[in-house]
Amino acid sequence: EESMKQLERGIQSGTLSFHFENLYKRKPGLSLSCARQPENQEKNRYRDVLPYDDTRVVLLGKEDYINASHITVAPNESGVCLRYIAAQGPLPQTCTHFWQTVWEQQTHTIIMLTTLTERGRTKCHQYWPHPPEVKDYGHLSVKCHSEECNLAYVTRQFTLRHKKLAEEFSVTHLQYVAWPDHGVPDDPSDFLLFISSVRERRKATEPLMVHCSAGIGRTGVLITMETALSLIDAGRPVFPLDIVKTLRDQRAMMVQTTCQFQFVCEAILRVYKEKEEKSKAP
Ligand code: PTR
Ligand code: PTR
Repeated sequence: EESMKQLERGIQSGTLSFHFENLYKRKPGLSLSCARQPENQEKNRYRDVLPYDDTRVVLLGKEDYINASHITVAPNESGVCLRYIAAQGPLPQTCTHFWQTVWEQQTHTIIMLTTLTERGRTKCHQYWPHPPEVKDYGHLSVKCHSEECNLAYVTRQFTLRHKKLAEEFSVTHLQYVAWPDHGVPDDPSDFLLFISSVRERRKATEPLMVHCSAGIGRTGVLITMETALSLIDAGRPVFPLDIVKTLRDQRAMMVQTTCQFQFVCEAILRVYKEKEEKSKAP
């Protein structure tokens, strides 16, 4: 396969990383003015990580701002899209907005790629109750039914209920815990297994909610990887740089470090090779 060879050469020679480092972090010409409004500043976890106006998630109602972006990629010729909402880790004052987003965008799966604290610093507020508690977030209440851990991730089941409408739906929470910020997952096999469980759960039409602390580094890696796997499944070539550029056109700084980029490229190559070996097997 030509694109596999190209990927392998690009990794070995360092040209892929070189081009990654030269890729723009933010698409020129896109504004961030809503995120910069004085009343919205305390809703941003990091001053330098903001959603574009064009792709930001707009909440219903007067206070419509959350630090989250709509991301769409089309890895399939039939025009089937993968949709995501890439978000920062909620702050104490934005948990209500986070659940409002889950409700309004009807996302049944939340992928969390951070722990609550790392090296003594807060990375994300705990925006859910412990099982079997119920907690209110504005008009919504969240009940946590269960919490199950395996080595690399925790699975939680929630019921989200709109108190005024008396409607509810269930939400699955998958928290990957073996991945520090600015770094790469401790184990690529664990990470690939995690992504396959994400892909099994994914419903074709609804967006996946994905967040880490800033919602760019680890979130960008996960979305790049899932997109690549879908391309490989569809028998289409994978160009990781193109994927990252497509993501950065929708949320700035997606995939943060060169190490993270290399990690994804190597993981993609590994999947390619495994697929090739399987097809050779008698
Ligand atoms: N850049 C942040 C800001 O502008 O608000 C400040 C900041 C810097 C916050 C680094 C967190 C940072 O990461 P760590 O917690 O790993 O030092
Ligand atoms: N200003 C912070 C920094 O550059 O350290 C913002 C930041 C924090 C950026 C965490 C990325 C971070 O990683 P992630 O998106 O994976 O949570």
